[in-house]
Amino acid sequence: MLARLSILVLLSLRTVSDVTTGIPDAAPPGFEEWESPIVLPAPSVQGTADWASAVQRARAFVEGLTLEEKVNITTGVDVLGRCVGNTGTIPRIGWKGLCLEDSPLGVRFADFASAFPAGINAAATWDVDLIKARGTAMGQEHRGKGVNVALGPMTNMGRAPEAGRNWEGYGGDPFLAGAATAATVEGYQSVGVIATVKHYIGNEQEHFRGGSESAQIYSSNIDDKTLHEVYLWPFAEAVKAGVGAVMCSYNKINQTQACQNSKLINGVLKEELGFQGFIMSDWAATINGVQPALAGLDMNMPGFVGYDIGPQNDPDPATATNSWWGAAIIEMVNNGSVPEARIDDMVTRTIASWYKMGQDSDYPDVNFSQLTEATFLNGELVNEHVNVQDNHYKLIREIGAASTILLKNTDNALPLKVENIKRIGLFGSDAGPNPDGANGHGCDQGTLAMGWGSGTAYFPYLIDPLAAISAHIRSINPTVVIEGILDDFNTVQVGLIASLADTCLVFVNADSGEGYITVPPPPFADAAKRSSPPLADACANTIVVMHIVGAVLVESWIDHPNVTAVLHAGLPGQESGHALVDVLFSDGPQATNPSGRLPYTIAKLRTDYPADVLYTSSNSTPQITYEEGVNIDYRWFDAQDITPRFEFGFGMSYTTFTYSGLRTSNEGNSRRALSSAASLPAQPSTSVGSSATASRTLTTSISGSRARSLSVSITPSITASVSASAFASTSASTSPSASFWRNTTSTTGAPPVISSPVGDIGGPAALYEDLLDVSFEVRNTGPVAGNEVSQVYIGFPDSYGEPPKVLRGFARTMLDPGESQTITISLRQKDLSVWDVVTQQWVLGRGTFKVMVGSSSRVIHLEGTFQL
Ligand SMILES: *[C@@H]1O[C@H](CO)[C@@H](O)[C@H](O)[C@H]1NC(C)=O
Ligand SMILES: *[C@@H]1O[C@H](CO)[C@@H](O)[C@H](O)[C@H]1NC(C)=O
Ligand SMILES: *[C@@H]1O[C@H](CO)[C@@H](O)[C@H](O)[C@H]1NC(C)=O
Ligand SMILES: *[C@@H]1O[C@H](CO)[C@@H](O)[C@H](O)[C@H]1NC(C)=O
Ligand SMILES: *[C@@H]1O[C@H](CO)[C@@H](O)[C@H](O)[C@H]1NC(C)=O
Ligand SMILES: CC(=O)N[C@H]1CO[C@H](CO)[C@@H](O)[C@@H]1O
Repeated sequence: MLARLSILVLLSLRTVSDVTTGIPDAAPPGFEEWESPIVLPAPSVQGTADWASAVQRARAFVEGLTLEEKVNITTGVDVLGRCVGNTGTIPRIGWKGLCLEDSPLGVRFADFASAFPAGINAAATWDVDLIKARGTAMGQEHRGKGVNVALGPMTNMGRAPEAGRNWEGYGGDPFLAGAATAATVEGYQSVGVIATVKHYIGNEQEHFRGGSESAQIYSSNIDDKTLHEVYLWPFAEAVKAGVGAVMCSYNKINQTQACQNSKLINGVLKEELGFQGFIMSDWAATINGVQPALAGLDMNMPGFVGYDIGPQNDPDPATATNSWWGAAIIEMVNNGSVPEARIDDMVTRTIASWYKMGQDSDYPDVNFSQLTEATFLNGELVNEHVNVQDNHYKLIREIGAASTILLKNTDNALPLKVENIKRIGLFGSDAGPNPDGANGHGCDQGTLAMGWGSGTAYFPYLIDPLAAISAHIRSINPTVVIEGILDDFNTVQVGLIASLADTCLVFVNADSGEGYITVPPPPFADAAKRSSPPLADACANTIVVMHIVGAVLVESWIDHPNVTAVLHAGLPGQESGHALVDVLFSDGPQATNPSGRLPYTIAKLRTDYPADVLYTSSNSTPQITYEEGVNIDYRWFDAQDITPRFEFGFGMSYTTFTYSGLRTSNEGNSRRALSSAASLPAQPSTSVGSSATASRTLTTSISGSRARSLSVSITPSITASVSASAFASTSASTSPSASFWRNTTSTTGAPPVISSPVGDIGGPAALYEDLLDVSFEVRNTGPVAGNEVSQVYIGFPDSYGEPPKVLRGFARTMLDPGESQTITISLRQKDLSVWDVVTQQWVLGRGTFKVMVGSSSRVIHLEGTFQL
């Protein structure tokens, strides 16, 4: 979304998904022929690292199953089950099946559960401890409801600011998104819930996103370097963090459907990243049976062929015929198109995740139903109303306040002091409750605290700003005049009250969500724009609060002298009003000095961004080519020298900080070769493609006060092998063509591509080892305590074609007035490496690097260089 917010109109601005502008649909010259190579066979799970015991136990589990029983674990039962996704069960051994449930901000469709701040707000805290605490709390709630697999976190990159689901994820930088994703996965899984990182991959807009029922499914055309350095990065961090599940997306990549893209599933996820868990389809994202199975898909959700196609509710996967899998898998095995070993591997991976999270002992059964909040359904007890909220409201409030970003604050207009307020006006429907209740439908009514679609949860309650602010003011001075005008179109009353109040709080919002719901533009928006009196012209102290899903254009009012402060509150979840009070007044027991930072860039013009949503296309596969490469968000603004309105990483405080004493050091960090091929378990090989070993010695000298040097040797090793799995004797001999994978009927043509060996989890372990420390001092030089979010950006040597700066570390640090602290941020090998498209591995950069330490991507306080 990228709507123009206007306080002249005072309306809660809705994002409309059918705005037409944007980019041409044809692939630019040179890009038409992009397609995904075919990588076969699907690598079998190896039991790498700490997965060994879980995989071993899963193998034993699978060994005793019939094919029908195995199929039951691979295919969803129906969409009318207790959870949004339900595998079959195995009654013979008392295995109860898996419950898969949305969403990335809570337990969807469940009562007595919390509505957490959205992912984008979690990212805006820039605090991995808070992000992990959020993941843990959400995990506890899923577990308490009996959910085995939580369908989050979402970590697509927000390439186009208008894209409907950006708010579910962590913003426009892969490093920030990667850190947030890993912390969230760790949180969920620390309490035994399997996390699902999604949507793999290039699911960067909802328009034309596809699914089995769609006529048009776009192709995200992404080059190899960009894939690795931007879009794959957070998925790799999730795999490294031990994520149990991945969800492939609706769209195509390089013309091939994500859930049957063998390059991305077999080649990248399972081999290169050494993923040990299972990958499921997004709901009805499979458009074939055989291809996804061979390409490495492990679970087909929710099981049926497509929404509104055939029976939607088949209770037994192994006999289900309205499925690309189910009974069809048995046929595929029988007619030799899919080896049974592939089915075994699907199930082994799934059961390994289940064992790894300890779900085999003492795990609650499902005790709610996505279908109803009532207790009984068709006479059956389905909802035990288990209250899983615990005291999570406290964390929700803390994250809500910690994610609030102060964008403007003229002459310390904020924090507000109740003793200075005689008459306050609150304006806009976004200040108040939804007239249909917190969970009332109808588009964007009342204060906005989450977007729409599958990334949502029920609000147990929603604290609106008008209620919270009124209560707060009255607790200090019950005689303040407080008037809230929630009617966005009563411009006469707004004008009157605005001219009388000494303090005006204007609430605006912008909503967006998943593409299965399309929202028409509000009918009166334009008329209102023309006739409304300009509020800021009437009130000399106008403070704007924005509840928004992503970047909005603010140019028409941001510099108005009467707009004295602007707070970006994002989507704060159920404690919205309380969190806002903590920042606005900063005076109660929960007083918060704002430290939220933008996880994306707010531009001056829509056209300043490198990408927009593709809205119109007559092509059956609309082409979306990532021509900007690695330069998304602030990287683009830096590379093109475009001045944004508010840059990535920006956010103000009620206090001030100074920076000094930049040092870089690599003391004490041992180095390991970037390749871990030597430690791989032996694979049965029928042929060996190539094997290359090289080493070089690098010298690092650090500029600054403590110069050091070290020698490293890097031993990249490429060993290609073809495994002698059953696949070789079946489909390999028929060499499926590229068009087969694009879902056409041809079955002759291109040979399978030889794949590289399975590596450590997340790629070579050495990539994640620390290489270099960056330290500096931060001092609080202002009047009040506060958190500073320090950001470390790296500039690669020019020859690498990297963006002018890339975020590679950050820290949120609480400092009392006058206090200073030394902050040390470790950079890992991966953080200083680039993806080499020729050797297909990460290569440590070489030459003179810049290190920039700042409080935003454009406010750099310290700068230095080091050599690698
Ligand atoms: C997509 O095509 C580009 C250009 O050939 C290539 O660099 C990239 O690796 C391909 N990606 C996938 C997943 O097929
Ligand atoms: C498969 O799962 C369904 C649904 O739970 C169950 O009714 C059926 O008995 C299972 N089939 C086998 C072979 O276990
Ligand atoms: C094998 O069975 C599957 C599932 O019914 C079907 O899609 C596929 O076309 C069949 N292949 C052959 C070679 O008969
Ligand atoms: C600011 O508000 C005051 C009313 O308090 C008004 O007189 C003045 O014209 C406003 N300034 C602008 C630029 O609209
Ligand atoms: C994919 O191929 C199957 C037949 O193999 C066909 O029924 C289905 O409609 C195709 N899907 C798309 C999106 O082309
Ligand atoms: C049917 C079932 O397993 N219900 C459980 C729901 O969750 C609560 C708390 O986790 C358990 O006490 C119930 O037994």
